[in-house]
Amino acid sequence: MTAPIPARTPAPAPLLHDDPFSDDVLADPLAFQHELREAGPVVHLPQYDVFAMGRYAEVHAALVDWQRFQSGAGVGLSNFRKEQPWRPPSLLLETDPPHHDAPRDVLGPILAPRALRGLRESWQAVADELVDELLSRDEIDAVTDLAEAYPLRVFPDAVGIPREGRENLLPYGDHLFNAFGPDNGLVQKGKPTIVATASWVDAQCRRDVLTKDGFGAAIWEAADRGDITQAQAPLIVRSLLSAGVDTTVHAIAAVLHGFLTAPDQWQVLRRSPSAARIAFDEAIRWETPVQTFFRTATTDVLVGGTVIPDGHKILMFLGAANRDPRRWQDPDAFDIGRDPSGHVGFGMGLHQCVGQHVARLEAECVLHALAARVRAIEPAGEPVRHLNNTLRAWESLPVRLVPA
Ligand code: OVV
Repeated sequence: MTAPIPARTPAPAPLLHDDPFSDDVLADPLAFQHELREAGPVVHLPQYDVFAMGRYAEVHAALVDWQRFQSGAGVGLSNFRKEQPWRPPSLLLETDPPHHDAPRDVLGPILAPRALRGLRESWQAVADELVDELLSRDEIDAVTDLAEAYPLRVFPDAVGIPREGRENLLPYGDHLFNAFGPDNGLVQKGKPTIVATASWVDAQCRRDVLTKDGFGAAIWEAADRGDITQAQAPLIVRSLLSAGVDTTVHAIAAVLHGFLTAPDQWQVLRRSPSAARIAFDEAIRWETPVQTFFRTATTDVLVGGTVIPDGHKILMFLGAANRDPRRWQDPDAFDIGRDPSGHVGFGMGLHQCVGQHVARLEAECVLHALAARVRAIEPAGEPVRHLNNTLRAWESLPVRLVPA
């Protein structure tokens, strides 16, 4: 007689005591990411009573499984089933089908490659002009002078908001991305000003404030057609102003930092400027500007022999998955010769970054302008990290642009 094979009893998840939102880990997350991947396919972080995943296979699988890993309870640590969100939830980021579908179906075509075609020429001219300006200076800060300056020159115009008050955009995004993490010092630091900043952002989403030809106006036209409601339109415009500035700033900083650490790769790009797109995606993989988002289990979910109980938050470590040696050869190398496609730096599945084509266009314009004019990008001082609970970011990257 053979006994039936018993179903394997779920084992508790390994515990990880480090705080992924501590200053030390935020300043240099690679050691934590390694520990997280090695500890197992899913671990428990007792400090926050959340689960965490850092391996590519499990992160990817969870991102595409929106039924069991929902976004509607928030994609930060805060659980909207139990806690009041600090702002009205995003109709794109913090929602699930079916509510997610109409906003996504409206915004997708507005930000699709075909719709952006008409922007390339003028966006390239702005990048050319900016890089020409910078070449007249001995040293520049690649963060403020380039990675921030360029998106701020093109993106708010494309959305169609007025010039006045644009200095609120970066602080708003910085706080928003901090607020996906725990209520630590980084969040506390933003609280005194966020009400004023957020009300400015909300005011820019009104139809009468927006130009007639921008992404914002196109969202309001969708409300006229009845594809979304009049009440939804301003919140979808808010998503552009929330997710469209800091992300591209830090992504452009990441690709410049990549070339600073791997000067040979700059020579590869100069010889083949058409590699700019791949270089940008490789930087998104390698640096992963949006390091983490949470999901919430909608039922008891078995992952790698561990049960994640219904209602628990799961920290999806996109940055760790993008450097998982189980998926990537020599993951720590910034290598524009590799195929970075499949990285989860823009997410994966139905929430995958709707603005990724805008980000790629901005980065391509900047890289093309540089590749045509700059023989070398040399360090000119100590790089300084900018700490944020979600973003892997730079405060300052002093560089010298050597003219070609
Ligand atoms: C991807 C992302 C980040 C932050 C905010 C939003 C989206 C939003 O939709 O508001």
